[in-house]
Order: sequence, then C-alpha cells, then structure tokens
Amino acid sequence: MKIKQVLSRRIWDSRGRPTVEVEVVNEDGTSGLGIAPAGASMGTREAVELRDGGARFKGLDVQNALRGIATEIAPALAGRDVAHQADIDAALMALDGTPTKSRLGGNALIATSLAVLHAAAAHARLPLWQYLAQGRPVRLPLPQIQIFGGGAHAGRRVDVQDFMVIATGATSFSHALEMTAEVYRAAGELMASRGQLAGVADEGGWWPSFARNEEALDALVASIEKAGFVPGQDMAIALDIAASEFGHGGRYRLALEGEELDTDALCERLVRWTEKYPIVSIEDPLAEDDEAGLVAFTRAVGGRVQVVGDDYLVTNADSVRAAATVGACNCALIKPNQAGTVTETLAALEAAKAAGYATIVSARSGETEDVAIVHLATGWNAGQLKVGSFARSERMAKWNEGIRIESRAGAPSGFAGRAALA
Ligand code: 2PG
Ligand code: MG
Repeated sequence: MKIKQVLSRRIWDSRGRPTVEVEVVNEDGTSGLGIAPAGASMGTREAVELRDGGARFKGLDVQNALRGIATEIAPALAGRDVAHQADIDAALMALDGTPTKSRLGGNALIATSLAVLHAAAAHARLPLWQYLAQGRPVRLPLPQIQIFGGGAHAGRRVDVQDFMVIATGATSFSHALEMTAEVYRAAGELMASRGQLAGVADEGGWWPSFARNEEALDALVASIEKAGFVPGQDMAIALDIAASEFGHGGRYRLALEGEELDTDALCERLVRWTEKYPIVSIEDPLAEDDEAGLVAFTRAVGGRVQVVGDDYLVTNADSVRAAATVGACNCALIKPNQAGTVTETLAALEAAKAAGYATIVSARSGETEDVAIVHLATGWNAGQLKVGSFARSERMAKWNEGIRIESRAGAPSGFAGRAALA
C-alpha cells in the first residue's frame, strides 16, 4: 500500500514540553501515528533531538524538526510502499545524512519511522504486536515498575534514578500489575506514615525524601512486605543507577552521602547491595565511559544479577556486539528514540538476543499517551518492559494496553515471567 501523505504537528509530552507527532496516511485511507518521547538522563551517543533553542519554551520547541518533515521527509516518503520499513528507514537516514541524525533530528526520524510502522499495521488490519510477530509465538513482557523516582527525574534528590520492583511471582502480565499496584500503594502509605510523602517524580514514582540512597532500598523492602509479599520470592528489586549522571572518568560523586567513589568502590557498594537486598537487575551501574568497570561488575554479579546497559549501549547494534565481545552487561535496554528508526532499534534488539543478552524495551521519562512500546516489547518478544511507575496516565496507558493485548482473542502465547531475566 502506497503512502499518500505525511502530516506532522507539535504536541506536548508528560513534562509539558513540545514534542513531534507524525501521521502517515495510506492511499486506502488507513493511517498511523508516531510520537517522539524524550529522555532526561541521556546517553551522549543517542540520536540527537532537534530542538529550536532560543527563549521560547526554554529552547525546547520543535519547529525546525517539523519543517524538515514537511519540506524533506514528506515528499521523500510519498508514493513509497508503507510495508517496506527497512527501505523507508534507510531513506530517512540517507536524507538526514549525519551519523547522529542531527540535521533532521532523531525526534523527527523516530516519530516518522513509528508512524510508518503503525500505518503498515493499520493497512494489514492487525494490532501492531501481531503485525510485528509475523505469526511467530511471542509472550507478554515481564514489567519492571518504578516505586521511587530519583536522579534526573526528581531534581537529584537522591543519586540513584529508578527504584523498581519486578513481580517475579506473577503468572501473567495482569497479575504482575495487580501485585505492583499493592506495593505502589503500600509505599505511598509508608512514606505518609513517616511524614516523607511529597508527591511524585517525573515517571510517577513516589518522591524520594530519603537521607541516604540505601534508605530507599529499605523502604522498598518494607513496602513489599507491607503489601503482603515475600521480598525476593514474589517481588524482587530492580535499580537503574544511571551512573553517567553522577560520574565520569572513573570518579563517582554520591551527592546525598557526600562521598566520592572510584570505580572499584562503587562496584563494591553495589555488590554489597545485591547481597543485602533482593536485587535481580541493575541498569547502568557504572557510567557510559567506564567499560572496564562494567566488565568487572558483570564478572562479579552477572551469574545471579541482570546487568543492563542503557547509556552505554544506546540501542545500537554495533555497541551491543562490542559489549558482548568484552563481556560488559548481560542485558540491553532498547529505546527506539536512542536509535532514531524502527529498523535500527530492531537491529540492536536482535544483536542483543544473538549475543545471549536479555532485552528490555523501555519508555523515556518524557512520554505521551502513545502505547507503541508495549506492542514492540510483545511483538518482538523482548521478554521485559520498562515504562516508569504505576501512576500518571502516560504510564498507565501503556500498562493498560498490555492488559488489552493479553485479554483479547488471539492473544500472545503466554507471559514471559521471571525466566525473561538474564
Ligand atoms: C532511563 C530512562 C527511563 P530517561 O534512564 O532508563 O527511566 O530515563 O528517559 O530520562 O533517559
Ligand atoms: Mg536508564
């Protein structure tokens, strides 16, 4: 089916900031919408977000990205077959012409690429996950869900960015959400009873009014117990340290503790946490420039803990292959807008699977009502999904979409469950 029209507009994300929406309309009248999400803790090698600069909306407007779509991308895509995703993505990359997608913008490209994908699924009259699965058996992903936000998502109130839970005892996607709902509520009650309740962070997790980073881990365990679950059995802990935000060159500054740690000391601290708390997954334990540290940490805990690369791998197939060669991480975070096109995102996911890595499809801290990533995680059989917390509709829209996928006729063949963890 040929693409008839490519429309674009500025819409607003969950932080009230401008973002790019693209609508691809096919000649048969079917269409697809793609929306660019936005990160706050970004890897330096991510596809570049094109923002206008200047005073308007603190420089975050996207008029230049929209202009590029209207004047260059739309004419280049008109008449192309919407089902030829890889060809279209290659054309987008060639049109941009830069290694970092800085000319037309990674935000313009990913919104367009996702809109093409949605339009192709709409033409095929299939839900997106099913269109992507192409008849292969796939499973609903195991969610990791934030309970306390931190780092760049909470004014750096604590250093660690995400304190999450994984419902390791869940038997279905909906069951995992039910269990998490109880823990999220228990955590809020716990904070209230201690006089520490102070709203929520950017992804809906409770605001981290803690005196030390480790206090959040104690609160997490207490919340799991308060909700009636056995920590480590029913419910385990996942962390995103997002260490690139507070360290580089092998020096890490924990502002809350007023400490400066070198790579070895941070590794030791995190290894101690994995021994003391029921932690099954740690993302970005060291900074993106600390490959030796990531290798050492993976060697230390990789047999029993999932070590996730986000800023370090930036959803890039070559980076994943290079990491596998040196033995850094055992799981890749997959974020479409880090790559900039659907094809490159899939290539990174496939490179990770080929290397024996686990994979997690992830949202960004700046999101919208868009639910595409739930379909990508399911249709690509990623095994795991990270969306932020269990509050605010840009997050709940995605969890709820998973429930719909799970309950409708012709649903995927089951739930990935804890076996999806590396
Ligand atoms: C991350 C993401 C999501 P951001 O670091 O994994 O939590 O954050 O979108 O701000 O990069
Ligand atoms: Mg991260």
